[in-house]
Amino acid sequence: MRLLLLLAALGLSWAQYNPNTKPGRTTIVHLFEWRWADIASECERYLGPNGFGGVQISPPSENIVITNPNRPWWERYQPISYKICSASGNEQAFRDMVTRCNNVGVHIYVDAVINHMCGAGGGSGTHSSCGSYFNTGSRDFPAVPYSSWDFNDGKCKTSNGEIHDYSDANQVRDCRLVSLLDLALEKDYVRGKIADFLNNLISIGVAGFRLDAAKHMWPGDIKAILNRLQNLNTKWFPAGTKPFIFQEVIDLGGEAISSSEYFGNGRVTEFKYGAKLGNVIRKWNGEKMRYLKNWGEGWGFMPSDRALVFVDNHDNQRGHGAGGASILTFFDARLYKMGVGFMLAHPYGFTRVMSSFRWPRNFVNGKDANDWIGPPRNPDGSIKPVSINADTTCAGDWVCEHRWRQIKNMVIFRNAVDGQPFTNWWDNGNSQVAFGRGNKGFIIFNNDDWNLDVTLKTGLPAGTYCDVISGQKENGRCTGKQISVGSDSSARFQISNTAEDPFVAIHVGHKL
Ligand code: AAO
Repeated sequence: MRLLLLLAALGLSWAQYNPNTKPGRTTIVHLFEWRWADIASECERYLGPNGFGGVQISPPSENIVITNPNRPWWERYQPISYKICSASGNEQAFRDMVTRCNNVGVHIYVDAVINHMCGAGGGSGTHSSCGSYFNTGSRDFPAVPYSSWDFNDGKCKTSNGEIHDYSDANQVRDCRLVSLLDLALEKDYVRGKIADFLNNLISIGVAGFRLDAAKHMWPGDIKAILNRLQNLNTKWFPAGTKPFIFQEVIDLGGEAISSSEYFGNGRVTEFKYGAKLGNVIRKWNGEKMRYLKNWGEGWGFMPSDRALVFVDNHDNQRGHGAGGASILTFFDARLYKMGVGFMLAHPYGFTRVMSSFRWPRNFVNGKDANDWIGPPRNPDGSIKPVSINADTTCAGDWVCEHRWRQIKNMVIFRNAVDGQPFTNWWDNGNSQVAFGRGNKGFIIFNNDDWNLDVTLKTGLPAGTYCDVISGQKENGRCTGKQISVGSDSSARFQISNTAEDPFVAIHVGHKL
């Protein structure tokens, strides 16, 4: 009882800031545009066994079907109704996924699009993923139902109803984001429809929500909706557990709206994280890895316990949202692995790993003309299944960064060092850096243009450790580099600047 009270006082166990992952699981993966059936299999065959805590899924709600361009990925950010019915699967497939993932300790986080419905120019008809009728001219979405009363048309003060100026908070929240019909979230009726949608997902067994376009909603309106949500399904979660909430707010500074306005509702996406880390790893603007010594709040980021962090997301990997050339993606695989490795080793924030599909980039005047291209599809428009190669990578155009050995092993590293302090920082005054996590793990990077050869105090118990970047421990031996830690916890590291992966990570879980 005393423990329960303590947990409640600390707001740990039941609060919307807690990711609700199983103990010892510290990271979620965004399986962008995957089918529910494939996610269910992935939970069982890969994510559960490798210690992933959960999956952020693409929006499950019924969306508009766009054929010009042909089936862009972003059609799923244009809801037509709250039926669970999309290219990823129907409600039955969704329920099966949630059940099977939860049963292996991997939770599901829903990308909830509740700020708006489809674009104003969507037309009328049944060109939607489940065939529901709608008419954007009359603002009619009978499958919810919403009608013209339920949108912000009267409230927005700009000439054409669009957001023009991000320095005006009223515009950002009351006008249309890229013409998307903006719901009147101050209305009790609209709040009720959204709460019903989210509660249905909660009763099926999801663990939380990414709130899409949260910046475009008033924090108080979000709060009013969250107040109507039920606790998580007790089949998989302790009684009284609230859904995990993370809000998509892009705050790089210099605009009217700041992330902190949303802390009362839950966590917030920290977009500075990937933008700055990209600059450092690319060594742009004179950045060096040694500056990462005070990474986190020391860089002007939000408090760690409010932050959801990531190296790239589905928007900025292709120049949408707070896209910027500095963002690291799978296209720059060598640097990307270092960035993700750094993120997963560092204690700041709750971490999300990206898992993408490949598309042919086509830069025209600095912008990718192919930024709309959707996931691998069959000729009839259905999403292609994800199939797995013998070497555990994914086939076809599914990139599956989460299955890259270096990234998968760093997810396991983060679980192994959970709760340990940031210790034993070392740098060479440039871009060779190292740090430990108490007496559980240690990581070292060589991002300089010369070799590294140094003996450092790691904080780890004496013994022989397998580097989990060049290999791992398998059948009692190391498949990659081996590192000997002496009785004084020191170890010698040698990393060539031309190594395939110029970093080394060791932890107590992969000790011989
Ligand atoms: C599509 C078409 C549109 C069409 C519309 C309706 O592309 O031409 O009008 O359909 O028919 C996604 C796609 C959109 C797509 C939409 C609907 O990205 O292209 O529109 O689905 O299908 C803003 C929002 C942020 C949003 C981001 C994309 O604040 O919430 O734009 N992200 C989410 C999702 C995203 C989705 C939606 C929301 C909509 O993750 O996938 O859109 O559901 C500034 C502001 C940011 C703002 C950006 C972009 O950022 O701060 O808040 O993001 O501008 O407008 C530097 C600055 C940075 C600045 C940035 C601008 O980095 O530091 O602050 O430059 O480039």
